[in-house]
Amino acid sequence: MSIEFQVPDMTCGHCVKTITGAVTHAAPGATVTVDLPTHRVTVSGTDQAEKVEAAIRDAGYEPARV
Ligand SMILES: [Cu+2]
Repeated sequence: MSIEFQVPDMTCGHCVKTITGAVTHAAPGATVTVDLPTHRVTVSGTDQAEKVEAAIRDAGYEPARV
């Protein structure tokens, strides 16, 4: 099972790195896949959707669950 977010303000490689780091910190063992052109973040290997969403928000982005 995976959790997907739309993160419109994720715009470059730095954002990807920041978000990936924040998510893996919040949910150790999770796998984060980012598609930058569509601003889509897919997280698998965890069921902690709220924690992951909060981590992305705390990193300074506006995630929307999809
Ligand atoms: Cu960026």
